[in-house]
Amino acid sequence: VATAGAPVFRAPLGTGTTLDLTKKPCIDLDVVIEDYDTPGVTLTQEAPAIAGATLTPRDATRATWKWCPSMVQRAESRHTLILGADDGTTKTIKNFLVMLRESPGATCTDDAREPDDTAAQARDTTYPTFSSTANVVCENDDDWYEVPLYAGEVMTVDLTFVQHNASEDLDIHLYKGGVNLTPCDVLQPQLCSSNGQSADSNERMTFTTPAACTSVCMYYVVVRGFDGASSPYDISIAVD
Ligand SMILES: [Ca+2]
Ligand SMILES: [Ca+2]
Ligand SMILES: [Ca+2]
Repeated sequence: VATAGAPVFRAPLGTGTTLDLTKKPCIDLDVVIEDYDTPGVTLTQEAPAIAGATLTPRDATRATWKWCPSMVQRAESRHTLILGADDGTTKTIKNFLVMLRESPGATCTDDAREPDDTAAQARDTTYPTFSSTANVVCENDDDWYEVPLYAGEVMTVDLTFVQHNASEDLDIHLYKGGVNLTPCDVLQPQLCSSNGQSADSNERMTFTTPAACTSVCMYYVVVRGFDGASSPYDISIAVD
């Protein structure tokens, strides 16, 4: 709960934005602070700071945050900007995600297991371990895997792939009964979890089956490209 008179962020609003690198190489973000009762507020980029980014004050309550991602930084598809506004009494923190968008690579050739785009089309998996190589997710074409699980079982899903930039960002999603238990997309990037939805190469998700599944529940592991990303991948699913 903000104390009375604490600095408030008027911009940026929301949880994040997308820098479309196919259109421009840099992002300029307006930062606007409101503070009723303090003449001077100190604006800072908090640790872990995004390397190379600058925060330039324009007046007492406004600044411009500018960042031109380096090639190394572009290997990671989502970056968290942490801004601080300190009026000497209270420091308000604002987390803001910057998602990168890259042009898709060469024409995507899908794997031979299509279609596997829904629960009804999901590929069968083997117990206690399943693995499959030379799979591909093409743009907006999920790959679904059906995994029956019993109460207390722990499933570990590993995706292996090399992510050179944001156009190759694959994530793991878990569905049950038509519901995405682990939503993560451009509209809700703040929901992306480090449990299978990271911003760089490879993914691992672990999941413990709830007690309600004493007589089996059907889960679906879904491999999905973030923001239309595509990439080859290997997958393994282990149940303990
Ligand atoms: Ca596929
Ligand atoms: Ca598919
Ligand atoms: Ca990812």
